[in-house]
Amino acid sequence: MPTPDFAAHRNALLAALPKDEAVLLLGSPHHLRNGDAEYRYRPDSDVYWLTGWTDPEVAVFVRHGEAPITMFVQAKNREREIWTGFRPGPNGAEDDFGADEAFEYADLPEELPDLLVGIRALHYAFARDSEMDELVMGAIARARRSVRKKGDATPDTFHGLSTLVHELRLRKHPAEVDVLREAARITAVAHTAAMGASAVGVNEFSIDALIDHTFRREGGNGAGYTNIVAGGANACVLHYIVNNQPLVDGDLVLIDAGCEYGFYTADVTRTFPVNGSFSEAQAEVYNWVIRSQFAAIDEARAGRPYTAMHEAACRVLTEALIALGVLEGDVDELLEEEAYKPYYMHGTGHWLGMDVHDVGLYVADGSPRPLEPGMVVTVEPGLYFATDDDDVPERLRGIGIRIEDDILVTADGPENLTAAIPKTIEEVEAACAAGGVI
Ligand SMILES: [Mn+2]
Repeated sequence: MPTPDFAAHRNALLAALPKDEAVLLLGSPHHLRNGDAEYRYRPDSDVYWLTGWTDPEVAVFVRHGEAPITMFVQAKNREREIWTGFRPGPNGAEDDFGADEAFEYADLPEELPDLLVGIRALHYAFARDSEMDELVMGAIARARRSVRKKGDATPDTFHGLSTLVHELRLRKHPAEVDVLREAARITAVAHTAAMGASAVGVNEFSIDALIDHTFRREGGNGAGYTNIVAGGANACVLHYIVNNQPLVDGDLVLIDAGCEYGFYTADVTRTFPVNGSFSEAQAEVYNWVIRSQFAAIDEARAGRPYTAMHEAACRVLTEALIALGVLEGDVDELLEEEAYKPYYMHGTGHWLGMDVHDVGLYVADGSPRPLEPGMVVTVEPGLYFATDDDDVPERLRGIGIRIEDDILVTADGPENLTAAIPKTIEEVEAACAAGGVI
């Protein structure tokens, strides 16, 4: 089972962390679904990335010194463990999760002021949780009082986590890429099964359920974000998640779904014919979207600005709109006017990792940042023609197509992590013809 190299993450963070700065990460709270029923707990991405810890009530403090990694974790509790399961406790945090020193979570307010002495700048997700902000500010105030006469530093500067931690998360360690590969493998099984099982009259929710079932059956945590299963013109609603309409003969169905495995998620979209064969108009639009995706993927190269992928996609999609009889004029002028916007209104991709829209800045020093090996991006162009848009030829109305893959930037060029999922018209029609059960 692929697992991130958490020790490598800790070493990278300590190597990047200036001498008199510290990082404080706090776990996600439990969320109630309704009444006293809780949602399944999902750890905070930063905490997991650094430690592998998956339980609630956790804080991680990182600074240079004899014990660089201090963890505060759920106390052992024999009674609670009968109800909710094993707790590693502070000893477990030291033995198995990389803590140099560990305390019970309840000790955080007491211990934090001492840890902050000598620290000039604190990296912390401030303004996210007001209760935690209060705890941190209180600890800083106590640290200041304690050093008034000695003159030691206490934090007078805050950095959000984007400055340091998220810059590290943006560049994936090879072990993280292996985790993403497993998420991609499971996602491929699910999309291929969905193509086989879709048929006229099948409800979107049945396909939705098949995807969830496949994600879990193959060892994933489940969907990394809410599945989109959109038949026909529902595909033109970009975040269509109600997924409750029957699939109609002659329509396409757009599925945007990615499996989360080991807290890393894939993010894939495929669009295929409900009845198994593309109509002429559908095939025409589909092949243009594929062409635009290839052009964009080809820009996922080290050294190219992040925006080059979108620009390449928009150029091909503008050519498409001219060829399809939707737009008229010169490609460059139409690009300048963003004439494609009514039919292609979203970006071409985003960072991908533990979070589906993963952390990391898109702009550095005022310009689009250059891609680097180890970054993972989605490339997801599309074309959407609303049913009631009188400006487009009638044969195109109601067609919504998006194609999305997950691309690893390597020193040798782009690597498509989700290449195993049927994509060309021939591959998709073959996967539809293969049949399947729900
Ligand atoms: Mn996406």
